[in-house]
Amino acid sequence: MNKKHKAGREKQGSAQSDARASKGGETHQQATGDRTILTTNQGVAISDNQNSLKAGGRGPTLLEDFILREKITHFDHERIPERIVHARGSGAHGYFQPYQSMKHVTKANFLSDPSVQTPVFVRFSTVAGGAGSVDLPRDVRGFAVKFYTQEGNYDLVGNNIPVFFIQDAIKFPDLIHSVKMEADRGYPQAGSAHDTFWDFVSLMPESLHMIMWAMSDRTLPRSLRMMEGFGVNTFRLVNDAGESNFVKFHWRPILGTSAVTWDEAVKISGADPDFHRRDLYEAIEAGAFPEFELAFQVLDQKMADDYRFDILDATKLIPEEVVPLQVVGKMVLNRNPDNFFAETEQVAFCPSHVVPGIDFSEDPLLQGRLFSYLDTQLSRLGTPNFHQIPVNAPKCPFANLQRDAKMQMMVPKGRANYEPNSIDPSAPRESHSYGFQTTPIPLEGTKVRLRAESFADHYSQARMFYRSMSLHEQKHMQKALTFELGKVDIPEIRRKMLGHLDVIDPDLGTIVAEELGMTGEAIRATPTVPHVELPPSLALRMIGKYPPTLKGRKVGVLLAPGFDVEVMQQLVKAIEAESATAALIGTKVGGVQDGAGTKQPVDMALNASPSVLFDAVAVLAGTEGDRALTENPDAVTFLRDALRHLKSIGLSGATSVANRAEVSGLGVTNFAGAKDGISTFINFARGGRVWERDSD
Ligand code: HDE
Repeated sequence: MNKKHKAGREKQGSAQSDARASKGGETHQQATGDRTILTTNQGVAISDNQNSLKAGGRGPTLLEDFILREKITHFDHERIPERIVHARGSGAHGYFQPYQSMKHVTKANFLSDPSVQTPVFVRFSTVAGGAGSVDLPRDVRGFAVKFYTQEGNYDLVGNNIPVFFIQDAIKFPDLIHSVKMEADRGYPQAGSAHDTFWDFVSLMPESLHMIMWAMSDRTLPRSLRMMEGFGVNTFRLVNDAGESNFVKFHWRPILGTSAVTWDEAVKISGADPDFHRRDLYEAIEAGAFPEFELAFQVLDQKMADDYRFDILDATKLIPEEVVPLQVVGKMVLNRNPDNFFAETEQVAFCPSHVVPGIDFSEDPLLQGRLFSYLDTQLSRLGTPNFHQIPVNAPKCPFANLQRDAKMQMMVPKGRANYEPNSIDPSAPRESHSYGFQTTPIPLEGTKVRLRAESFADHYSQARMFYRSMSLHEQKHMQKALTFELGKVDIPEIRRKMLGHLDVIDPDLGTIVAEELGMTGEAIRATPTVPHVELPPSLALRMIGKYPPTLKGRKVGVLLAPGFDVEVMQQLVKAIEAESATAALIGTKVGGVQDGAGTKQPVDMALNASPSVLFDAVAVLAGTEGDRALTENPDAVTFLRDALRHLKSIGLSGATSVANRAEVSGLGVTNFAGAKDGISTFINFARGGRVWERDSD
């Protein structure tokens, strides 16, 4: 027995003992042909990746084992600081293409030529939770887009809500401290339903408009593909002639908006904590590329001056009915990241990344953001060279005389690392014609710490938002407020909040007080300026705003033994004709026997697929299968929940289980009984929810 074989006998679980390093002058690449050999970070081929170096098979590990130490050291440092906000995110690559030239308002090249596709990277996120938190807390969603334009990177770092909690950047650390897990106890994770958040809100009436949005269905999106996005802060657009206008940025999902209910959100968080991340990934893998249209609200100085609210106040929006949206182009997300960490985690967005043609406003929240993002990347990514990481690097040429610093990946040549210089005529120089020009805005004023009086009305738009909602949406908001305030321990905080709600809308205040059992206990809030009555804006609603569609949604089809395979095939065909997905569910993941005794494959098992994961459901069963389902609590809950959540329900041979679950009424379609049963079922499913069934 030669030496190599002896060593092999001592190894535990070595699967690759034939992976040789180099032999007789061959490099390790040559030695292995097309097989990739495992090496250290120094390129040294590794002969054994299963066993550390020991003094004898059972002896202590030797410090000399540079392979073990390199591997463990690298592992020990795998995590980087997570984002202080928006830690939980999901990313995607894609492109943006304008429908028409916007040259009249902006000289930004990527908005000027309808034939140009600009690559983008998008990161959607929640705000409050850590990187490992669930996808469906009640929370604002981040909607950040990096455009790799030919004139440099432009980051549109927005949210799925058009306003913000605070007006001045100096309050941001306080806001975030209050909403994140409490300082002493370390909970709750990713939830705003706790004392410190509502304490802050009750003392900061400027947050009330955003609170109305946060308590609405907007904070429980059905999918990241079904959310609107907003730039929130007011920016400027500048054209070739140097004319500047104000702009509000909007993203509109082609699939329309959809939300889940609170009860669904709670259950989904248990059944699939990665609900949104999985949904985005799977849609892109399936070629159902998420699409969003970019739209502008453009205001000139006069319109801005005439507007009732200050356009520099990020707690206010401009209704579409006042300044209509101009649709500018479309973004298509068509590629999943290859590596989560390298791309989604390391991507670094900064609102200060603008290109010629886009400029800032004096919004004091935006001004603070312009500082914060660059600063946070330094601590998160550890070096000012974060722009060299592939996901952050511009795709156009870039050159300057910044040098060195940690993790420098470039090897600049020559002596000239300063400007002006005469020794290198090819060294980069400034360009007055191509360079970014700040819009010359006359400024004057006294240096003061002050909030402008034009920012003082905190109630009018909060009221407008609530009053613009449909009755269903208003009910959801009442329930959300009751739930959140119900989780607040200190009665004083609840009482203060009731006072604010009374000002926003006395009916809302009364209902929430009743639901909390605190009628008459509100502490009166006294606004500093009287609010004004604003006309409702129907564009703020989610329900009814977009045409009904099943496109991009998922229908859960539960199959029980003896089911009619023809009905299943027709149903799946009908679902797919809507560009929706059918998920086949079996009581066992190994498959289900159809009526002819053939075992049909399924996608998932019932115990892991509650109906909250689907937009509509159907149950197909033979007589035996139907009886078995009545004894299966998962099946009964599947139907009961679908009924409670107002979903379209289809039934084929599943009468007993439907009876057990007490499932009947509008939107419950028996495929056998009804003529065109499947198309009736699909029709209801297109509507999202059967609101008429909402007995509440
Ligand atoms: Fe952010 N925000 N923010 N924010 N924000 C960050 O930057 C900050 C605000 C938003 O997917 C941080 O890279 C301040 C409004 C998104 O990587 C940090 C203020 C809006 C993301 C930061 C705000 C946003 C962030 C943390 C008040 C909607 C995630 C990690 C002045 C327009 C981007 C990071 C991603 C991330 C600061 C307010 C959106 C700390 C100081 C308003 C979508 O720099």
